[in-house]
Order: sequence, then C-alpha cells, then structure tokens
Amino acid sequence: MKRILTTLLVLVALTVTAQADEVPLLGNVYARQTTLLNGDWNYIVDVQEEGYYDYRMNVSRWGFFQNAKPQRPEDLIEYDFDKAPKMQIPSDWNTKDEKLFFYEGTVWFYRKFNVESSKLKDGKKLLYFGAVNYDCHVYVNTKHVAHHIGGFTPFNIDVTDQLKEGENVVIVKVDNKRHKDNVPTQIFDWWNYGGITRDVMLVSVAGNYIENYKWNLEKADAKAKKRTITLTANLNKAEAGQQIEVSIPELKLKQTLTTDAEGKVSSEFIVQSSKLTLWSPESPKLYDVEMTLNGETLKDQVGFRTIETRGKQILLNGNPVFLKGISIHEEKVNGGGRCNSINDAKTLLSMAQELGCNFVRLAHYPHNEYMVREAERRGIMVWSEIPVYWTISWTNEGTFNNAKRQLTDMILRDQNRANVIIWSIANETPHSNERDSFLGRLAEYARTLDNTRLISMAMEVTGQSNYVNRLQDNMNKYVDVVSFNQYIGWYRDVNDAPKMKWEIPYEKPVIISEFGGGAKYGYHGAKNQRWTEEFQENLYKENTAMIDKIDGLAGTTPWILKDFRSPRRVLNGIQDYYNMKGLFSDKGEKKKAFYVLKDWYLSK
Ligand code: GCB
Repeated sequence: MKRILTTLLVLVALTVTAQADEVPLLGNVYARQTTLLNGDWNYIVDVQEEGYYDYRMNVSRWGFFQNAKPQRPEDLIEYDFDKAPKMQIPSDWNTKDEKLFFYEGTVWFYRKFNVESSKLKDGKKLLYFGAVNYDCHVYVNTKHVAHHIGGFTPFNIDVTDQLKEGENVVIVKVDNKRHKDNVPTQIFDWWNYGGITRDVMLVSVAGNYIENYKWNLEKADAKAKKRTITLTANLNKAEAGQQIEVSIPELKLKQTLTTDAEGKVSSEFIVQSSKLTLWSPESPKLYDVEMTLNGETLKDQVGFRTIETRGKQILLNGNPVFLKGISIHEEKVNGGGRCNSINDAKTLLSMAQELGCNFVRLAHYPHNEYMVREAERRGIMVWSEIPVYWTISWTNEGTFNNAKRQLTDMILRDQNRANVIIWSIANETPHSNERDSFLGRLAEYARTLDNTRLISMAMEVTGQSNYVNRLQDNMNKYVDVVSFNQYIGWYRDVNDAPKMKWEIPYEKPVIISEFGGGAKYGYHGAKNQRWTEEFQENLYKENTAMIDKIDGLAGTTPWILKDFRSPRRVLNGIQDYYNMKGLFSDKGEKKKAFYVLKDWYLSK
C-alpha cells in the first residue's frame, strides 16, 4: 500500500511539474540534430485493449504504459515488455508478423534508449514520429505525452522535462481499427497497414529554434529581368528581436532578419533572372539555403519555380506543361508492406520514370518525406493528397478537424518542395450539401496555408447519356484544376470508349486522376477476356485515344503503378487480396499495358 501511495504521489508531482505537449511541426526534420530511435522495439498484441482499459472499460491507471515489473515474488503482473517479441521499426505489423496479416486493433510498442547527461543540459528534446497508423498514445517514462490521430502525417512532442540521464523508456499504443468518423473512414481500397510506419527520432533543438519556414519564387512576366524570392520563417516562440542570418551562397544572397513580436520574419531577395536556374523536370536544380539562429545553422536544398494556371493550361515556370503521371500507393514491391526508406522511394520512382513520367499522384494520403524529396531530386512533380476518401462523416466537426489537421501537417512538412505542385483535398466523394460545405471549408483553409500551389481533388463523372459524359461538381469553383476519375472500359461501358464524348463545363485545366483496369501478369487471352494482359492493354489503347480528345486535358495519373494489397479484392486465383490494376505486377514485372502508356507519353 505504502508503495502504491508513493507511486501515486510521484505521479501527481510529475503531472504538476513536468510539461509534455505536442508542439507545432518542425520543418525539415532530417537536417536537424537527431538520434534515430528506429530499430528493434518489443511489441504486445492487445486484442481487447486490456493494457488500456480495466474490466469495466474505464481507462486504467495501471495500463501497460506503466511498464511495471514484479517487485516481490508474489506480485502479479500479466505482461512484460522485455520478454515480448521484437519488431523492426519503422514497419507495419501486417507484413512483419504473419499472424497479424489481417489484424486491425491495438499493438503496444516499447523501446529503451539512453540519453547522456551532457545532452540534457541545454535546449529542448522533441520526440518525432514520421507517421503512426492510426490512433496512438505515446508515453515517456510512464507519463502520457501525446494522443495523436491520423496515420500518414508527422508529429512531434516536447519531451524535454520527461527525459532523464541514462535509460529512458518510450511506449506507444497504436490502434488501427477503422471507424466511421475517421479520415479515412471505415472503407477504403488499400491495406490498412498498422504500426509505427515511419522513422522515429529524438530531435535536439535550442530553446529558441526555427520551427518552420517557407521559400517561394514570385510569379513574374516571362521577360522580367529580375525575380523575387520570398522567405517567411517562424520561431517556436513569439519572441521579438532574434536575429536569423539567411543565405543562398550560390546566388550570393545574404540577409540578417530580426523577428517581430510573434517570432516571425519575412523578407524578399531580388535576383537577376539570368542568374537563376529554375527547378523543372528537365533541370531539377536545387540551391543550398542556410538559416542561422544563435550560431546554429539549419540547411536545406530548395528549388525555385512557379506553378499556375491560365485558362485550361497548367504553367510551370510560365510555360504550358503536360503532366505525364501515374498514381502510386506507398507500398513496397514484392509482397507489400509500407514503404519507409529512401530505397523504397527509389524503386517506385524508377519504375515511374521507366514509364516516362514527369508527375506522380501520391495516393491517397501523404507519402513519406523520402518519397517527396527523392522525386524532387529526380525532377518529378507531385500531387499530394489527404485521405478524405469516399463516404466521410461530413457533418461531424471532429472529422473536419481531423482532415484539417492532416492537411496542415502535409503542407507544413512539404511546403518547401518545389516538385509539389498540387494539394489534393479529396477523392471520389459523394455529392451533398454537407460534403460541399466540408470540402469548401477545407479548400479555403488550404489556400490560407499555401496560396502558391494549385488545389485540386479527384471528382467523379456525374452524368452520361448517349455516350456523352458530363462532369458537374459544385466544388469546381474551389479548385484550380478539375480532376476526375473514370473507369470506362472496366467498371462501365466495356468496348465503348471510342464512342465517348466529354463535357467539362469549366474554364480550368483537366487532369484524369484515374483510369485503368485489372490484369494478372502472365495471364493471356483475347482482348475481351477480363483479367488478361490483353484486356488491360486494349483498355489503355482505347482510353488514351479517348482522353486525348478532351478539351483542356493537362495531364493524367492512371490507376496505378503496381498491383497493391487490398482487403476488398477477394477473387481467388486472380486477385488474392491484390488490386490488380498495376502496370507492373507486385514483383515489378511489366504488363503489356505498360508499353501502351509509355508510348503515349513518348508522343506527348
Ligand atoms: C477508385 C479509387 C481507388 C481504387 C480504384 C479501383 O476510384 O479512387 O482508390 O483503388 O478506384 O481500383 O477501383
């Protein structure tokens, strides 16, 4: 009893004195001083969440996060992290433990790490998670430090006061159960990979640090002799009078900026047009940029380009560009599993480049930062998207806030990537006033965060009669680019693509954000035989010919680069829980349709 009391007192004292909070997202985390906490973590599968709720379903004070150990022989403690199996983090449990292949529920993760006393003296320590799918509670040395929802965006927690010299323990309860009010909602056509799916890091920052910043090249007339680069940046604190030295050495630009009362700076840099190499797929030029605060320098590599629309055209650096794209899920080749490394990014992007792409749609959620940065280095433009997918709970304010938070963190993480040209706010959502209001607010909010990029969403074809397809969507006024998915030749109108006409009554560029059909690699037959490579090949021939005639076509991202796992795809012998619409098989073999799209892109 005495011991319990003492523990309680200590707990109370800790809650009073030590603060731990999720803090606004750090930009450019990989350039900071970090210690990776990847590697082996112990895990406990907790089907009934007994590590969190007591047997009356109240949140238990004695949950697994206490990391309790028997102190006396007679003590009863029915879990032991140190004896639990290990899993390599980052990863997804579905492909790491075969018993968990279909599992959707709670898994606890645990690891110890050491902190040297010298490291605790100055500054702050932030615990950074690249992504955890979907809902997680984080505990440091038994203290609850964060509850985060949303499976594809990063978050960071100030754990400075929780850490101690020597051994520290972090425990994460991860729950990927589907819920109607979540984003995404209960149903979606991809594998619900659970776990700590991206890098985990302990980040050391000074007490005052540059939290985030945004570089941008102002639009200008093609003949402009000078160009303006803008920078805004903010500290973690609203502190005036702090000096930030900023430079782009290659352009010989240098300024010392002083923070205002909100801890912000903003400035303009004027550069001769002839000296500036713009970022483009042909020349993905990145400049080193440096920002120094109190002797500590934060470096990044930033590209300068403009993206805008003019009538039905998309203009990159003032010139019309055709987006030769492909949709991609964040899934590894050869058996699936979440991508989480630079090598995974290289594999998928090389496949896209073999196809002749200059553009990728990173569907249906923000992909990891390696992917976006690797695409930027290779000159591949990006459509980045949040998982507002299908039947979202449009009237639920919590759902809206969740979507808004995911949108915010997607933008805050990638706002300096020159290759990201489109923020997409939704995919194939059913029309209603409630949905228009939800998405309208989201689009307007996205513009307040970033008015330098294009906003779009994947719409659907609404009406057709006598082979005339019509796109009508009240969201047309909110988007810069009208994008829609269509499955002529697969879900509808097999053989009729050649007869189809399109009416898109908006003076905006058009992207066909999806088309395609399934085929099993190596399965051959007549072109009207479903699932054969020939069927898919013919579908691609007919679809590319059809969409070529669409007025204002500015690009396309067919569905999809490679076959991917989906629990909705149950046809034995053909699908076996894979969506087979890939141009590559899961093993990376090219199907016949690959060459059709490649040739079409070559002609563009
Ligand atoms: C769609 C969805 C995508 C699906 C695809 C399909 O329209 O946007 O997530 O996977 O169709 O294969 O049916």
